[in-house]
Amino acid sequence: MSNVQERAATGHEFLERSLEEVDGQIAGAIRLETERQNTTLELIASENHVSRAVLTAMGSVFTNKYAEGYPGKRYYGGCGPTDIVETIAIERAMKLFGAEHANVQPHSGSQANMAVYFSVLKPGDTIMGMDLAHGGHLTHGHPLSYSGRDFKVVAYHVRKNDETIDYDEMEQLALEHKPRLIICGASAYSRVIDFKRIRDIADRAGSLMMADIAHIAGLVVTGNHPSPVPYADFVTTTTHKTLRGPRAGLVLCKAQYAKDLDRALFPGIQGGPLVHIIAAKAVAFQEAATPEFREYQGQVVRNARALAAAMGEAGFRIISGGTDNHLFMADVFVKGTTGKDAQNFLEAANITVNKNTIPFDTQKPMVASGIRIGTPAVTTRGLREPEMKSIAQFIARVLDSKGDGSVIAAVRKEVMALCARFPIYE
Ligand code: DSN
Repeated sequence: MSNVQERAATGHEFLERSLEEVDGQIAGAIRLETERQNTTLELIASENHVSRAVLTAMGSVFTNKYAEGYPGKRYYGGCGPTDIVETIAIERAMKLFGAEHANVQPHSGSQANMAVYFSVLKPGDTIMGMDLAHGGHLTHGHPLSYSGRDFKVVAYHVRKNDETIDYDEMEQLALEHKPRLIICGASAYSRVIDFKRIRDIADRAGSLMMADIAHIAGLVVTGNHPSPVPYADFVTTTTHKTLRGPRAGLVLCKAQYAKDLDRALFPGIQGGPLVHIIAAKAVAFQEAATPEFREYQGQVVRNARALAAAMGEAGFRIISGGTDNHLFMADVFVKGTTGKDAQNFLEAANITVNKNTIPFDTQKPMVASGIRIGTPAVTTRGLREPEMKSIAQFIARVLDSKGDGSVIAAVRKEVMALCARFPIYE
């Protein structure tokens, strides 16, 4: 037997084969997705287009490595390069956010939040979070999430008159229920969150404070939104939204909670870390510390404001009257279309949004009266205020026609022409 044949018998022949050779179906689906992203206006507020550098780190040989434990304290041999990666990621995260401690191992935002809960809460403790229907998040105490099953949940809301967080209600509920943890942060809220006020409320109620900044992390590190780090005991985030890194999570905390937090994450809820993803987080933190990233985040906000204003002029009701961040919700039901239909009509025209309930919605969540629109992804590909006006007109034409086939076809053509002027991945 030749050396080549012997090695082939061990499975070695797979090592150097291209994806096309090994699996044409998955290679085909990746081509389709690349094409979809290139020819679509991506307005889902929680999505973005990462850099080649981040993609390369994610696709690196670190996916082969087991590294349970933390730098310098691993349960496996061969962790030298892994320790370099994780240490750099931790140091960059602490510097970027100005935090006393960072854990870069959470696989997701949900697990980042779970690690915080498991480090300071016991089953049955009371937590307080923003109602999902008013813009909060599943993991902030929704009954269908672990966070709503294991803990007693008190929810705060936005005010009916201006659709902004009702801090008076938050304070009154906090003083009444004395939650062990007050959670702030949102997935569908377009206004500045007053972290200082929430800290004051937490102090008066004897509560700990956690800020989940998954949506606004990129704005926070560039000064486009106030930072919760000086105020919150814990700050959690995903790394793939405005932060424009790999799909994953991160926890920051005060030094006094570091040990318990690290233990709650590993071995508490996770096993081996995804070292290739941690490498990509380190790359994203490096990118986020640049002047170009600061300029990008500023443009994200300017674009969101321009798009919200143009949608308002086109007759949609903008929840809370506008936006301070990267997203806004538009009430499409005022024009007689449900959020569900709007999402589908727009998808047919190569514009991706998600249906979203609006505060005090009369429709079920799977139908909804609104759509959520965000500008991180379209800003990454280089679009600015003039293009935001065009996008508002595209959306208005499609929705005003109630999904008429010929209108969708005409808009789709214009969307694709716009996308072709702003290419992303080759
Ligand atoms: N699914 C995310 C979002 O779209 O906001 C939150 O988990």
